[in-house]
Amino acid sequence: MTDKKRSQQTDPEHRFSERGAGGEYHQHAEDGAERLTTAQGVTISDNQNSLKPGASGPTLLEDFVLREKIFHFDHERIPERVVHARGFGAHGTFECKKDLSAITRAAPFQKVGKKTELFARFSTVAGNKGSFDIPRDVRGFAVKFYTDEGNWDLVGNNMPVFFIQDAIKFPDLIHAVKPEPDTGFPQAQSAHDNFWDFISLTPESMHTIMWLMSDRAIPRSFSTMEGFGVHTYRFVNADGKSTYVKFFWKPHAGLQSVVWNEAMKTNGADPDRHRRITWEEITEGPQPAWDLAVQTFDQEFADSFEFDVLDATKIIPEERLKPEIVGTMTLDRPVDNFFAETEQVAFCTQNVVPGIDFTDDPLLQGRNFSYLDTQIKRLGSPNFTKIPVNAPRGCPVHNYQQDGHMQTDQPIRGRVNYEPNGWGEGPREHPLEGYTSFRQEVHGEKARLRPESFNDHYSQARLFYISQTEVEQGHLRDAFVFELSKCEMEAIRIRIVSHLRNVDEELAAAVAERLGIETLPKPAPAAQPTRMDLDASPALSIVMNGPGSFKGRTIGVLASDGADADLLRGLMDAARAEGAKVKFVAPRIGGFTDSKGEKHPADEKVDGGPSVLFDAVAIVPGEESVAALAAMPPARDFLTDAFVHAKFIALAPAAGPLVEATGLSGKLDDGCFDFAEPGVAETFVSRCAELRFWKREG
Ligand code: HDD
Repeated sequence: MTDKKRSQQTDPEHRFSERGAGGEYHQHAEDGAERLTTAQGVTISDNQNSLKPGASGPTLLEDFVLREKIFHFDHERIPERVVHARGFGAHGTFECKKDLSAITRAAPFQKVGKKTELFARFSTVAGNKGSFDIPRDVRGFAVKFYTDEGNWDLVGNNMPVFFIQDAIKFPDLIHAVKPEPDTGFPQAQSAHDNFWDFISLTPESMHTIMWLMSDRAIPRSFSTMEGFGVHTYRFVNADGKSTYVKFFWKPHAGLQSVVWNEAMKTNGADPDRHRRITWEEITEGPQPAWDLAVQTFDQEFADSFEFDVLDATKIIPEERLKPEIVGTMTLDRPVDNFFAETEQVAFCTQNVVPGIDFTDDPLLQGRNFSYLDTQIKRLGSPNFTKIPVNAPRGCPVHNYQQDGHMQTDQPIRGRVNYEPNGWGEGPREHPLEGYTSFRQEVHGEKARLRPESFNDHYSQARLFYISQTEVEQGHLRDAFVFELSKCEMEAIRIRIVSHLRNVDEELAAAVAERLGIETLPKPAPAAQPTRMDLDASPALSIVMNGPGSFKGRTIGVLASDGADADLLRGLMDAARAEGAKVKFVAPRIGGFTDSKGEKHPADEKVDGGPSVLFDAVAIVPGEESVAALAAMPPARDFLTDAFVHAKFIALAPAAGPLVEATGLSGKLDDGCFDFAEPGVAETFVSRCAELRFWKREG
């Protein structure tokens, strides 16, 4: 657990300021307290009042304390990231679990047990910095390893494929998904005409679109989503031999997502949902952890595989080539300062270390330009590499790069700022230990071409679809219907359905029917007309890859005065035994008093703590107070939403009037537990390991 402490107590009688004899207000510094100073180090005597001639006179230009303070404030903002603006970062450690020295020189993999410090940042793609955490969107999953041989950035997503095959299309993709340029909306939404217009004209996006319409796009938390390096990279060993590699992050907490209606409500109730959960997980545990797994293969495998391994719209199914676990990442320390670290961290796909190299994937090649370029725009100077979160930690940095905006150190002392030099001073290159690119023969006619082997846009889209459980297929269909229903142009809806016919006829028909398209359009003309029918890959389903435990999850208990103390105790004990948490939601934030007279402070007042914020719920009101509770709309929503979102529900006998008020009497199913005695809590909590009672969705 981290020793990170936030200020938790404040003196209730603290007086903010006192009026002095001359009419000025002062907050007295206690002896030994840190002095407030200007940026020039001058101690400030009054931080509440500007300098004036007389109490009501105009403020004097002379007031350098005021001017400096406001000047700095005026310049606090830097451009937000053009994509992935909304993110959340944390520090962590990578521990090597498998010695990979035979296939790569990369420092983190040279010895079992070797630890490498890292910084991870998760993000949404389309929304701006102030948007919310659970839009339907891809999530960024970027990790900076501070290795002994330099920084290695693995800049991935929570989906293993991408919308486009060539980086030249990226600005169009992003323009299309971002708010439309004339209206400036919608914010953080793909559900609008421009996005779907572009997609409908970009068949290569079909595989990733299936992922985007699936529950992968609405994860429960960062800790319950997978990460993927997406591209095929190269491992290179000490002899210069290359092995292809694809990277996977497998969450220890298992895969879990929310449902769409829940996501929309969560964004209102707690726009910071994912960052809040991550903060709590790091500071209170269980700390978020992922295994790093790799698919490694040679040219022979690449040549025999049905798809091009350099095409970022394709996966190599895990059942075909099993990812092998090579290490574990644990996030163990929140940032000290959001701006300094999370905002200023600068990931670049070009940051590789000896032992890791690129392939000719045209998406990756373009990315290698874009990231360095964008950091200079964002951070304002090539010296962004000196910002502590970006600076290498595991190794020294010596070179002749000098000057520039915001140069904060003096790397060059004395006369030597070039190389080679005859002064016998300064760093020199090292042909053996230095980074060498994999030696590869390259030839071909210069032209703007795409390989024929990139042509199949539907086989893997179908693979993804047939690998989902029925429940997940239903969510995916509904997502298409939701998104396309927000498109005003019927032609766009029709074009998408014509693509879906190439993926799955039933899906296409179901979407068309729900959109009110009466005649199915012809299937979209395909660049490669024959679609392969591949075997389903269970690894692609979230529901089939849950944690098998309720550890790290939270039960929201709606309680009121007189709540049965034994039931509450039973629930808290059962949750603790499982490694789960209990949070109380009550009519007042001051809390409630149970049947044995014990006072429990509430974590949330009922209208601020809807059930979307919890993984499962229990309703434990007091007999005397339940009528008042049942009269509160947010209390009724608490139960109805939990039911609609297929959550497990424990209902104390006193909850009857609330159940009745919601109209759920007679509809309760096996996912609802009659919480009549404390022992039921154990059964309830162990059943919660299934996470949702999907049968309720029919
Ligand atoms: Fe990108 C940010 C992931 C394609 C250009 N990208 C960015 C971030 C992630 C990804 C996780 C946020 C990093 C952070 O937390 O600071 N991007 C991907 C993945 C891609 C991908 C997995 C496909 C496999 N990206 C991609 C292309 C281009 C970019 C094809 C441009 C040609 N991406 C950028 C960028 C960003 C960025 C404009 C914006 C902010 C930043 O780089 O630091 O350079």
